[in-house]
Amino acid sequence: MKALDGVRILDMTHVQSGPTCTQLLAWFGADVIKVERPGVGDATRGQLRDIPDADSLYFTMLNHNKRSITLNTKSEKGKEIFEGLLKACDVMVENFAPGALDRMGFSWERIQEINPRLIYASVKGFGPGPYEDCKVYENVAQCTGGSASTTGFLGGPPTVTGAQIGDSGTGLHLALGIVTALYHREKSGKGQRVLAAMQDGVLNLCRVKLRDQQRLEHGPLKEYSQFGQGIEFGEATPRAGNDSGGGQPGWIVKCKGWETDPDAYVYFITQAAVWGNICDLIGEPDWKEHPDYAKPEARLDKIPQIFDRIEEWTKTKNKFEVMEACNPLNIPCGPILSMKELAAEPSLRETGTIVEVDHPTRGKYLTVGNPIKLSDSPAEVVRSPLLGEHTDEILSEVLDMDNEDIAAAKADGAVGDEFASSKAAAE
Ligand code: CAO
Repeated sequence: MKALDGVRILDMTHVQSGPTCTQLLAWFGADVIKVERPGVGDATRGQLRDIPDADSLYFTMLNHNKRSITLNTKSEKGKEIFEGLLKACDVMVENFAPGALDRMGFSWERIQEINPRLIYASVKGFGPGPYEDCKVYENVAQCTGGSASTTGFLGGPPTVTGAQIGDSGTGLHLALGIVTALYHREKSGKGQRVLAAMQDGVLNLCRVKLRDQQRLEHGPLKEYSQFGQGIEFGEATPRAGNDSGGGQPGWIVKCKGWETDPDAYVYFITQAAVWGNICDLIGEPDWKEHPDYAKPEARLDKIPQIFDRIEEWTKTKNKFEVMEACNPLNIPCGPILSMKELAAEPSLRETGTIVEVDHPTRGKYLTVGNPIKLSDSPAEVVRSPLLGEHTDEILSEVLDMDNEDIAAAKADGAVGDEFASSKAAAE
């Protein structure tokens, strides 16, 4: 039995943020029914395609362990079927542009009438306020949530990060909101509205930067390397390059081979507790007792210079040798691992964090499995559904429709027939 066995999710999500959330719930054991527009489906099925006519990696990597039904929720018959699904599900998740569900005729008030136990969960770009009606994509959220203004190098432009903190990050926030609402329903017997706004999610992940904004009112941020460089602070939390966000200074330094390998770098942290070990390792044993270096406070105005010296040492070793030398001495550090290296990492394969999946039209590909491991509810990654693959199955199993009803709904255009027709064509 999986942790969320018996929970049925009506998945109206598309692109990345919503699908991240429902994929996670599916990995925990929920039955996730993905509703897609007949003949069209989630737009990402066709985006960034690498293999002609096969669902893209963008889609397959975000929609594992789900079932797909194609349903036109704007047609009369489609709305009737949708209502049936709302009654049969515990949670409905969506990340349409603001107001799309209301325009279809399904306001929160109406949904509560249809099924008062239903949890209605949404991702939106912004919460209530001046921007609530805006459409939002990942990088917009990174910019409006405080990440871009604090990412990048001092003097350079604001920078977005490769980590999809706006989309996948908000999907994670929403998943927590949903299981919390499910837990609450155990006691209240009622569903509730769950909203995760992308701006809020990004800001939550940038919490330490709002911390620094307030600290700035009381003087310079001494742990930023900018302080050691003698550059004055402005009014807002600055871009911090590779400075650590906490109280233990860190930086990315070059390793052997950096001239030709763009990832021959290591993140090195000068944790105060192991300062003596660092001094011995880099060949500066005098710094252990020297009044300019011995105490963390004394080192703050020399952080860039200290990392220059550390780099002289790291440049004599490759990034793995640096780690091997540092680990026994308890010096925290991490090699910069490329996607190529991560894809080949055996330990990630063993834990199911990287999984090879087989797909009928695209063949084998790699994906990131469930990063959250439950001892009694391990996640098995099952390939994403083809468009409308489970339409008939869902209509008969969940809504008890017979073949005649299903054929009528197809003839009406309320549900799609793409899977049956592509299967027939293949045969
Ligand atoms: N049957 C009938 N109509 C359907 C349907 C179905 N099964 N599924 C979707 N539709 C309709 C919607 O009702 C909407 O119609 P209206 O515009 O008439 O109301 C239409 O399809 C398009 O939906 P959309 O506006 O959400 O899609 P978009 O491509 O224009 O915008 C996005 C995409 C992501 C910008 C927008 O959905 C959004 O801002 N979502 C909220 C924030 C979010 O999640 N952003 C992150 C996306 S992940 O990178």
